[in-house]
Amino acid sequence: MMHISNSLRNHFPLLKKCPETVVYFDNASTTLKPISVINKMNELYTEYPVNVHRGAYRFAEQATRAFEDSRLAVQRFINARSTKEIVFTRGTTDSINLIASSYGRTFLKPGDEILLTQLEHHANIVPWRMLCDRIGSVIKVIPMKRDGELDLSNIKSLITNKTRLVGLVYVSNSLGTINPVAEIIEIAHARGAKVLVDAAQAIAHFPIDVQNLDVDFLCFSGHKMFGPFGIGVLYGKEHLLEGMPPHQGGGGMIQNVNFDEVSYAPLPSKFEAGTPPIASAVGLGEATNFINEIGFKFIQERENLLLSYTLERIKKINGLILYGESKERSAVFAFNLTGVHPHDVTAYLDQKGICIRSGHHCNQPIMTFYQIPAMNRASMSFYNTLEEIDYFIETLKETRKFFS
Ligand code: ALA
Repeated sequence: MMHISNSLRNHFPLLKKCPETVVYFDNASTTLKPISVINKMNELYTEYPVNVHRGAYRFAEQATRAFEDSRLAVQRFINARSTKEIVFTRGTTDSINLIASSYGRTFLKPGDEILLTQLEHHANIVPWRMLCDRIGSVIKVIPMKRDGELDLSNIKSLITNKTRLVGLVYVSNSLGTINPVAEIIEIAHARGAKVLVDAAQAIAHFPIDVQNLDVDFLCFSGHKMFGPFGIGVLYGKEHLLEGMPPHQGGGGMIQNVNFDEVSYAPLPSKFEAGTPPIASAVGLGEATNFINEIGFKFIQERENLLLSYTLERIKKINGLILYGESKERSAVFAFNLTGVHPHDVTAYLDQKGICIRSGHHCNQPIMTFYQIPAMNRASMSFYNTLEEIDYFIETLKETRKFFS
Protein backbone atom coordinates (compact mmCIF):
# COMPACT_ATOMS: atom_id res chain seq x y z
CA MET A 1 0.00 0.00 0.00
CA MET A 2 1.26 3.44 -0.98
CA HIS A 3 2.05 5.62 2.01
CA ILE A 4 2.60 9.32 1.84
CA SER A 5 5.75 10.59 3.46
CA ASN A 6 5.60 13.28 6.09
CA SER A 7 8.11 15.29 4.12
CA LEU A 8 5.49 15.67 1.40
CA ARG A 9 2.82 16.81 3.87
CA ASN A 10 5.36 19.14 5.45
CA HIS A 11 5.24 21.27 2.30
CA PHE A 12 1.89 22.52 3.63
CA PRO A 13 2.13 24.75 6.72
CA LEU A 14 -1.39 23.91 7.92
CA LEU A 15 -0.69 20.17 7.95
CA LYS A 16 2.73 20.68 9.49
CA LYS A 17 1.40 22.98 12.20
CA CYS A 18 -1.30 20.68 13.55
CA PRO A 19 -0.95 17.25 11.93
CA GLU A 20 -3.07 15.46 14.55
CA THR A 21 -6.14 17.59 14.53
CA VAL A 22 -6.64 18.82 10.99
CA VAL A 23 -8.13 16.53 8.38
CA TYR A 24 -8.55 18.81 5.40
CA PHE A 25 -11.16 17.34 3.05
CA ASP A 26 -12.31 20.56 1.37
CA ASN A 27 -9.91 20.54 -1.54
CA ALA A 28 -12.62 21.15 -4.14
CA SER A 29 -13.28 24.44 -2.40
CA THR A 30 -9.62 25.34 -2.31
CA THR A 31 -6.40 23.36 -2.06
CA LEU A 32 -3.76 24.07 0.56
CA LYS A 33 -0.78 26.18 -0.46
CA PRO A 34 2.76 24.77 -0.24
CA ILE A 35 5.50 26.79 1.38
CA SER A 36 7.33 27.23 -1.95
CA VAL A 37 4.34 29.18 -3.33
CA ILE A 38 4.12 31.32 -0.18
CA ASN A 39 7.88 31.95 -0.26
CA LYS A 40 7.79 32.94 -3.92
CA MET A 41 5.14 35.57 -3.21
CA ASN A 42 7.11 36.77 -0.17
CA GLU A 43 10.17 37.08 -2.39
CA LEU A 44 8.26 39.38 -4.72
CA TYR A 45 6.82 41.45 -1.88
CA THR A 46 10.17 41.81 -0.13
CA GLU A 47 12.71 41.99 -2.97
CA TYR A 48 10.96 43.55 -5.98
CA PRO A 49 7.53 44.74 -4.79
CA VAL A 50 6.84 46.97 -7.75
CA ASN A 51 4.57 47.23 -10.76
CA VAL A 52 5.07 45.31 -14.02
CA HIS A 53 5.30 46.45 -17.67
CA ARG A 54 5.85 50.08 -16.62
CA GLY A 55 9.16 50.91 -14.96
CA ALA A 56 12.59 50.71 -16.60
CA TYR A 57 14.48 50.34 -13.31
CA ARG A 58 15.88 47.00 -12.21
CA PHE A 59 13.18 46.10 -9.65
CA ALA A 60 10.50 46.71 -12.25
CA GLU A 61 12.39 44.51 -14.67
CA GLN A 62 12.68 41.76 -12.04
CA ALA A 63 8.96 41.91 -11.28
CA THR A 64 8.06 41.93 -14.99
CA ARG A 65 10.35 38.99 -15.66
CA ALA A 66 8.86 36.98 -12.77
CA PHE A 67 5.32 37.81 -13.95
CA GLU A 68 5.98 36.84 -17.58
CA ASP A 69 7.93 33.72 -16.54
CA SER A 70 4.76 32.62 -14.76
CA ARG A 71 2.78 33.05 -17.94
CA LEU A 72 5.34 30.90 -19.72
CA ALA A 73 5.09 28.28 -16.95
CA VAL A 74 1.29 28.20 -17.36
CA GLN A 75 1.60 27.99 -21.15
CA ARG A 76 3.85 24.94 -20.80
CA PHE A 77 1.67 23.45 -18.06
CA ILE A 78 -1.35 23.19 -20.39
CA ASN A 79 0.67 22.94 -23.61
CA ALA A 80 -0.75 26.09 -25.19
CA ARG A 81 0.89 27.17 -28.46
CA SER A 82 1.88 30.61 -27.23
CA THR A 83 1.88 32.87 -24.18
CA LYS A 84 -0.50 35.10 -26.17
CA GLU A 85 -3.14 32.49 -25.42
CA ILE A 86 -2.73 32.80 -21.63
CA VAL A 87 -4.77 35.63 -20.11
CA PHE A 88 -4.41 36.19 -16.37
CA THR A 89 -7.78 36.76 -14.70
CA ARG A 90 -9.05 36.74 -11.10
CA GLY A 91 -10.20 33.12 -11.36
CA THR A 92 -12.47 30.74 -13.25
CA THR A 93 -15.55 32.91 -12.65
CA ASP A 94 -13.78 35.97 -14.01
CA SER A 95 -12.53 34.01 -17.05
CA ILE A 96 -16.03 32.79 -17.94
CA ASN A 97 -17.49 36.28 -17.47
CA LEU A 98 -14.81 37.61 -19.81
CA ILE A 99 -15.82 35.14 -22.54
CA ALA A 100 -19.53 35.84 -22.04
CA SER A 101 -19.16 39.59 -22.19
CA SER A 102 -16.55 39.76 -24.95
CA TYR A 103 -17.08 36.73 -27.21
CA GLY A 104 -20.75 36.35 -26.28
CA ARG A 105 -21.85 39.92 -26.88
CA THR A 106 -19.85 40.15 -30.11
CA PHE A 107 -20.60 36.88 -31.82
CA LEU A 108 -23.93 35.65 -30.43
CA LYS A 109 -27.25 36.84 -31.83
CA PRO A 110 -30.90 36.50 -30.78
CA GLY A 111 -32.02 32.88 -31.15
CA ASP A 112 -28.46 31.48 -31.08
CA GLU A 113 -28.07 28.59 -28.66
CA ILE A 114 -25.64 28.05 -25.80
CA LEU A 115 -25.51 24.44 -24.67
CA LEU A 116 -24.62 23.88 -21.01
CA THR A 117 -24.90 20.80 -18.78
CA GLN A 118 -26.90 20.14 -15.63
CA LEU A 119 -23.58 19.64 -13.83
CA GLU A 120 -22.38 23.22 -14.32
CA HIS A 121 -21.22 25.36 -11.43
CA HIS A 122 -23.21 28.62 -11.17
CA ALA A 123 -20.11 30.34 -12.60
CA ASN A 124 -20.82 28.64 -15.92
CA ILE A 125 -24.57 29.34 -15.84
CA VAL A 126 -25.15 32.85 -14.52
CA PRO A 127 -22.91 34.77 -17.01
CA TRP A 128 -24.74 32.99 -19.87
CA ARG A 129 -28.18 33.65 -18.36
CA MET A 130 -27.22 37.33 -18.05
CA LEU A 131 -26.04 37.36 -21.66
CA CYS A 132 -29.22 35.67 -22.92
CA ASP A 133 -31.40 38.14 -21.00
CA ARG A 134 -29.50 40.93 -22.68
CA ILE A 135 -29.23 39.70 -26.27
CA GLY A 136 -31.98 37.11 -26.66
CA SER A 137 -29.85 33.97 -27.09
CA VAL A 138 -31.15 30.72 -25.64
CA ILE A 139 -29.71 28.26 -23.11
CA LYS A 140 -30.18 24.52 -23.67
CA VAL A 141 -29.06 21.86 -21.23
CA ILE A 142 -27.49 18.41 -21.48
CA PRO A 143 -29.29 16.47 -18.72
CA MET A 144 -27.65 14.32 -16.05
CA LYS A 145 -28.43 10.80 -14.89
CA ARG A 146 -28.90 9.53 -11.34
CA ASP A 147 -25.32 8.23 -11.21
CA GLY A 148 -24.01 11.75 -11.85
CA GLU A 149 -22.96 11.12 -15.44
CA LEU A 150 -24.22 13.25 -18.30
CA ASP A 151 -26.97 11.73 -20.40
CA LEU A 152 -25.39 12.03 -23.83
CA SER A 153 -27.98 9.90 -25.62
CA ASN A 154 -29.44 12.98 -27.34
CA ILE A 155 -26.25 14.99 -27.68
CA LYS A 156 -26.38 15.05 -31.49
CA SER A 157 -29.86 16.58 -31.49
CA LEU A 158 -29.01 18.98 -28.62
CA ILE A 159 -26.14 20.45 -30.63
CA THR A 160 -28.00 22.05 -33.52
CA ASN A 161 -26.91 24.34 -36.31
CA LYS A 162 -27.91 27.22 -34.01
CA THR A 163 -25.49 26.15 -31.25
CA ARG A 164 -22.70 28.67 -31.08
CA LEU A 165 -21.09 27.60 -27.84
CA VAL A 166 -20.97 24.53 -25.61
CA GLY A 167 -20.01 25.27 -21.99
CA LEU A 168 -18.90 22.19 -20.14
CA VAL A 169 -17.45 21.40 -16.75
CA TYR A 170 -14.51 18.96 -16.90
CA VAL A 171 -14.95 17.60 -13.37
CA SER A 172 -18.10 18.22 -11.32
CA ASN A 173 -17.26 20.09 -8.11
CA SER A 174 -20.13 18.37 -6.25
CA LEU A 175 -20.11 14.84 -7.59
CA GLY A 176 -16.59 14.36 -8.93
CA THR A 177 -17.88 13.16 -12.32
CA ILE A 178 -15.20 13.42 -15.01
CA ASN A 179 -16.98 14.32 -18.23
CA PRO A 180 -15.98 12.93 -21.66
CA VAL A 181 -14.78 16.34 -22.73
CA ALA A 182 -12.78 15.25 -25.80
CA GLU A 183 -15.77 13.39 -27.23
CA ILE A 184 -18.11 16.36 -26.72
CA ILE A 185 -15.60 18.79 -28.25
CA GLU A 186 -15.39 16.62 -31.36
CA ILE A 187 -19.18 16.50 -31.76
CA ALA A 188 -19.51 20.26 -31.13
CA HIS A 189 -16.79 21.12 -33.63
CA ALA A 190 -18.42 18.92 -36.28
CA ARG A 191 -21.46 21.22 -35.92
CA GLY A 192 -19.38 24.39 -35.98
CA ALA A 193 -19.87 25.23 -32.27
CA LYS A 194 -17.08 26.50 -30.03
CA VAL A 195 -16.38 24.80 -26.70
CA LEU A 196 -15.51 26.34 -23.37
CA VAL A 197 -14.26 23.95 -20.68
CA ASP A 198 -14.44 24.86 -16.99
CA ALA A 199 -11.36 23.04 -15.73
CA ALA A 200 -11.40 24.44 -12.17
CA GLN A 201 -11.77 21.00 -10.59
CA ALA A 202 -9.58 19.18 -13.09
CA ILE A 203 -6.42 21.24 -13.25
CA ALA A 204 -4.82 19.91 -10.02
CA HIS A 205 -5.72 16.27 -10.64
CA PHE A 206 -4.59 15.22 -14.12
CA PRO A 207 -2.64 16.70 -17.02
CA ILE A 208 -4.50 18.84 -19.53
CA ASP A 209 -3.19 19.42 -23.04
CA VAL A 210 -5.24 22.12 -24.74
CA GLN A 211 -3.83 21.36 -28.19
CA ASN A 212 -4.60 17.69 -27.87
CA LEU A 213 -8.13 18.43 -26.64
CA ASP A 214 -8.55 21.06 -29.37
CA VAL A 215 -10.59 23.07 -26.85
CA ASP A 216 -11.44 26.66 -27.80
CA PHE A 217 -11.51 28.18 -24.29
CA LEU A 218 -10.36 26.66 -21.00
CA CYS A 219 -10.65 28.32 -17.58
CA PHE A 220 -9.16 27.54 -14.19
CA SER A 221 -8.23 29.11 -10.83
CA GLY A 222 -4.87 29.28 -9.11
CA HIS A 223 -6.20 28.58 -5.64
CA LYS A 224 -7.56 25.16 -6.62
CA MET A 225 -4.12 24.03 -7.84
CA PHE A 226 -1.98 24.81 -4.77
CA GLY A 227 -1.60 28.41 -5.90
CA PRO A 228 -2.77 31.73 -4.46
CA PHE A 229 -6.23 33.27 -4.34
CA GLY A 230 -7.15 36.04 -6.76
CA ILE A 231 -5.51 34.62 -9.87
CA GLY A 232 -6.91 32.50 -12.65
CA VAL A 233 -6.37 31.75 -16.28
CA LEU A 234 -8.34 32.09 -19.45
CA TYR A 235 -6.81 30.01 -22.21
CA GLY A 236 -8.21 30.84 -25.64
CA LYS A 237 -7.10 29.88 -29.12
CA GLU A 238 -5.12 32.82 -30.45
CA HIS A 239 -7.33 33.55 -33.45
CA LEU A 240 -10.43 33.61 -31.22
CA LEU A 241 -8.86 35.96 -28.67
CA GLU A 242 -7.60 38.13 -31.53
CA GLY A 243 -11.14 38.54 -32.82
CA MET A 244 -12.60 39.45 -29.42
CA PRO A 245 -12.89 43.03 -28.15
CA PRO A 246 -11.53 43.89 -24.69
CA HIS A 247 -14.09 43.47 -21.90
CA GLN A 248 -12.54 46.17 -19.69
CA GLY A 249 -10.68 49.34 -20.47
CA GLY A 250 -7.82 51.01 -18.61
CA GLY A 251 -4.07 51.18 -18.33
CA GLY A 252 -1.86 48.46 -19.74
CA MET A 253 -4.29 47.27 -22.43
CA ILE A 254 -3.83 50.06 -24.98
CA GLN A 255 -1.49 51.13 -27.74
CA ASN A 256 -2.73 54.69 -28.34
CA VAL A 257 -5.35 56.71 -26.54
CA ASN A 258 -7.06 59.95 -27.38
CA PHE A 259 -10.58 61.13 -26.67
CA ASP A 260 -11.84 60.15 -30.12
CA GLU A 261 -10.16 56.85 -30.61
CA VAL A 262 -8.31 54.09 -28.77
CA SER A 263 -6.18 51.28 -30.20
CA TYR A 264 -5.48 48.21 -28.15
CA ALA A 265 -2.37 46.38 -27.05
CA PRO A 266 -1.59 42.97 -28.54
CA LEU A 267 -2.54 39.74 -26.78
CA PRO A 268 -2.68 38.97 -23.94
CA SER A 269 -2.38 42.54 -22.57
CA LYS A 270 -5.58 43.54 -24.39
CA PHE A 271 -7.50 41.60 -21.74
CA GLU A 272 -5.45 42.67 -18.71
CA ALA A 273 -6.52 46.23 -17.90
CA GLY A 274 -5.00 47.85 -14.81
CA THR A 275 -2.34 46.58 -12.46
CA PRO A 276 -2.58 42.78 -12.51
CA PRO A 277 -2.46 40.55 -9.39
CA ILE A 278 1.32 40.34 -9.73
CA ALA A 279 2.23 38.36 -6.61
CA SER A 280 -0.59 35.90 -7.19
CA ALA A 281 0.47 35.38 -10.80
CA VAL A 282 4.03 34.72 -9.68
CA GLY A 283 2.69 32.32 -7.03
CA LEU A 284 0.68 30.52 -9.71
CA GLY A 285 3.81 29.94 -11.78
CA GLU A 286 5.43 28.46 -8.68
CA ALA A 287 2.38 26.23 -8.16
CA THR A 288 2.89 24.75 -11.64
CA ASN A 289 6.53 24.06 -10.69
CA PHE A 290 5.33 22.38 -7.51
CA ILE A 291 2.91 20.11 -9.42
CA ASN A 292 5.58 19.29 -12.02
CA GLU A 293 7.96 18.28 -9.25
CA ILE A 294 5.41 16.05 -7.52
CA GLY A 295 4.32 14.76 -10.94
CA PHE A 296 0.84 13.91 -12.17
CA LYS A 297 1.73 10.23 -12.23
CA PHE A 298 2.15 10.27 -8.45
CA ILE A 299 -0.84 12.57 -7.90
CA GLN A 300 -3.15 10.35 -9.95
CA GLU A 301 -1.98 7.08 -8.39
CA ARG A 302 -2.35 8.56 -4.95
CA GLU A 303 -5.81 10.08 -5.55
CA ASN A 304 -7.10 6.89 -7.20
CA LEU A 305 -6.06 4.99 -4.10
CA LEU A 306 -7.85 7.51 -1.84
CA LEU A 307 -10.90 7.25 -4.12
CA SER A 308 -11.24 3.47 -4.07
CA TYR A 309 -10.39 3.23 -0.36
CA THR A 310 -13.07 5.77 0.58
CA LEU A 311 -15.74 4.42 -1.78
CA GLU A 312 -15.43 0.93 -0.37
CA ARG A 313 -15.91 2.19 3.19
CA ILE A 314 -18.34 5.08 2.82
CA LYS A 315 -20.90 2.94 0.99
CA LYS A 316 -21.12 0.62 4.00
CA ILE A 317 -22.24 3.35 6.42
CA ASN A 318 -25.86 2.74 7.41
CA GLY A 319 -28.17 5.59 6.47
CA LEU A 320 -25.63 7.29 4.22
CA ILE A 321 -26.86 8.35 0.79
CA LEU A 322 -24.04 8.80 -1.70
CA TYR A 323 -24.73 11.09 -4.65
CA GLY A 324 -22.98 10.42 -7.92
CA GLU A 325 -21.27 7.18 -8.81
CA SER A 326 -19.94 7.81 -12.27
CA LYS A 327 -17.35 5.40 -13.62
CA GLU A 328 -14.84 8.16 -14.37
CA ARG A 329 -14.55 10.28 -11.26
CA SER A 330 -12.28 12.11 -8.88
CA ALA A 331 -11.96 11.72 -5.10
CA VAL A 332 -15.00 13.89 -4.30
CA PHE A 333 -17.78 12.37 -2.19
CA ALA A 334 -21.21 13.98 -1.97
CA PHE A 335 -23.54 12.53 0.64
CA ASN A 336 -26.24 13.01 3.20
CA LEU A 337 -26.84 11.16 6.44
CA THR A 338 -30.52 10.27 6.68
CA GLY A 339 -32.27 12.46 9.22
CA VAL A 340 -29.28 14.73 9.88
CA HIS A 341 -29.07 18.22 8.40
CA PRO A 342 -25.88 18.65 6.32
CA HIS A 343 -24.84 21.71 8.36
CA ASP A 344 -25.09 19.62 11.53
CA VAL A 345 -22.85 17.00 9.95
CA THR A 346 -20.17 19.53 9.05
CA ALA A 347 -20.42 21.22 12.46
CA TYR A 348 -20.01 17.87 14.24
CA LEU A 349 -17.07 16.89 12.03
CA ASP A 350 -15.48 20.28 12.59
CA GLN A 351 -15.44 19.61 16.33
CA LYS A 352 -13.43 16.50 15.54
CA GLY A 353 -10.97 18.44 13.38
CA ILE A 354 -12.41 17.34 10.02
CA CYS A 355 -13.05 20.05 7.41
CA ILE A 356 -15.68 19.29 4.78
CA ARG A 357 -18.25 21.52 3.05
CA SER A 358 -22.04 21.41 3.14
CA GLY A 359 -24.57 23.39 1.11
CA HIS A 360 -25.55 23.50 -2.53
CA HIS A 361 -21.94 23.95 -3.64
CA CYS A 362 -23.01 26.51 -6.27
CA ASN A 363 -24.76 23.64 -8.06
CA GLN A 364 -28.46 24.32 -7.49
CA PRO A 365 -29.46 22.48 -10.73
CA ILE A 366 -27.85 19.32 -9.29
CA MET A 367 -29.74 19.80 -6.00
CA THR A 368 -32.95 20.23 -8.01
CA PHE A 369 -32.23 16.97 -9.82
CA TYR A 370 -31.86 15.04 -6.55
CA GLN A 371 -34.67 17.08 -4.94
CA ILE A 372 -32.61 18.11 -1.95
CA PRO A 373 -31.62 21.58 -0.73
CA ALA A 374 -28.08 20.67 0.27
CA MET A 375 -25.52 17.91 0.66
CA ASN A 376 -22.22 17.27 2.40
CA ARG A 377 -19.05 17.01 0.36
CA ALA A 378 -15.65 15.59 1.22
CA SER A 379 -13.02 16.30 -1.43
CA MET A 380 -9.48 14.97 -1.33
CA SER A 381 -6.05 15.77 -2.64
CA PHE A 382 -2.87 13.73 -2.97
CA TYR A 383 -1.64 14.83 0.48
CA ASN A 384 -4.56 13.18 2.26
CA THR A 385 -3.97 9.81 3.91
CA LEU A 386 -5.72 6.48 4.43
CA GLU A 387 -5.55 7.10 8.19
CA GLU A 388 -7.48 10.34 7.71
CA ILE A 389 -10.10 8.42 5.75
CA ASP A 390 -10.42 5.77 8.50
CA TYR A 391 -10.93 8.55 11.05
CA PHE A 392 -13.45 10.31 8.80
CA ILE A 393 -15.48 7.11 8.28
CA GLU A 394 -15.54 6.33 12.02
CA THR A 395 -16.54 9.92 12.81
CA LEU A 396 -19.37 9.78 10.27
CA LYS A 397 -20.74 6.67 11.98
CA GLU A 398 -20.46 8.46 15.31
CA THR A 399 -22.25 11.53 13.86
CA ARG A 400 -25.21 9.44 12.85
CA LYS A 401 -25.44 7.87 16.31
CA PHE A 402 -25.09 11.26 18.01
CA PHE A 403 -28.00 12.81 16.08
CA SER A 404 -30.31 9.81 16.26
N1 ALA B 1 -16.38 26.10 -6.36
C1 ALA B 1 -15.84 25.84 -5.05
C2 ALA B 1 -16.46 24.62 -4.42
O1 ALA B 1 -16.95 23.77 -5.10
C3 ALA B 1 -15.86 27.01 -4.17
O2 ALA B 1 -16.45 24.50 -3.21
